[in-house]
Amino acid sequence: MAGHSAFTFDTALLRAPATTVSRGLTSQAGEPPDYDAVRAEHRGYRQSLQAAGVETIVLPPLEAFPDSLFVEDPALVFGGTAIVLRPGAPSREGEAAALAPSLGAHFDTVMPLPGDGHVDGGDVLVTSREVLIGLSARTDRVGADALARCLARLDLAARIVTTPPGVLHFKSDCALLDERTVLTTERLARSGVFEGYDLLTVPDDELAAANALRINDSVLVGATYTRTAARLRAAGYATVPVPVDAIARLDAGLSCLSLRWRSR
Ligand code: CIR
Repeated sequence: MAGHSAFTFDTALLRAPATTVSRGLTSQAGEPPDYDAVRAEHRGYRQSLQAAGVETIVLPPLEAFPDSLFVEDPALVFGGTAIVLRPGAPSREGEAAALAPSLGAHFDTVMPLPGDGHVDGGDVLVTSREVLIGLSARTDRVGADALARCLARLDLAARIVTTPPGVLHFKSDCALLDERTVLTTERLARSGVFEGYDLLTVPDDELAAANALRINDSVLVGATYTRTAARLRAAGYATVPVPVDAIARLDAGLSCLSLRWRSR
């Protein structure tokens, strides 16, 4: 992917949380987050993107889809192209059709994922050299193969890998930090998928910190993950703490809340 910087962005698309957000999918016991808390975190996240140099577009809420603020999952975007995916959770599948018209306003080409397989964007890590597609409970082999073929048509190399058992999305456990470095959990690092990359790991008591987000010169990190932030700073990265306690209760982190691209 020569000339393509996988973390330089000037635009991000977000979707405002619906008042139904507390009915979003979660693997966690306990009270779901309330709408006001999620809305406040969403605003903070948007401000962090803006401070990192990104213009934000916020789509209206979709009350029928409690998880629709996690706009990363129903699509994948590059330069002039958007690929409309097919999310693997039945309650989220309709988010793709709802998002497609908005993508048409910003991308020259909007292509649907062919076939009937499933892919969540949270399972797709774009690095400077390849696109990693993690098989998971949401992303199946048929979908991953179809996406790899779409990417080949765009001259992008794809590699299909495995998400550790019990982990929602491949990117729940990793984030790109720079052209050659990935932030990851020990369990994902141990699987060997990042051979050839430099790795920085999160402490085992901050696993959710691995869903960080490099944007331009900043690395956004969940505000409670102070030890991960310290490791990142010691390695020379400029970290920005972003409160995510409420959205973390819906199994989400920082990449999930936006689609990012470079328009110029
Ligand atoms: C879900 O289970 O689909 C949502 N509650 C969380 C989605 C998080 N998205 C992401 O990691 N890309």
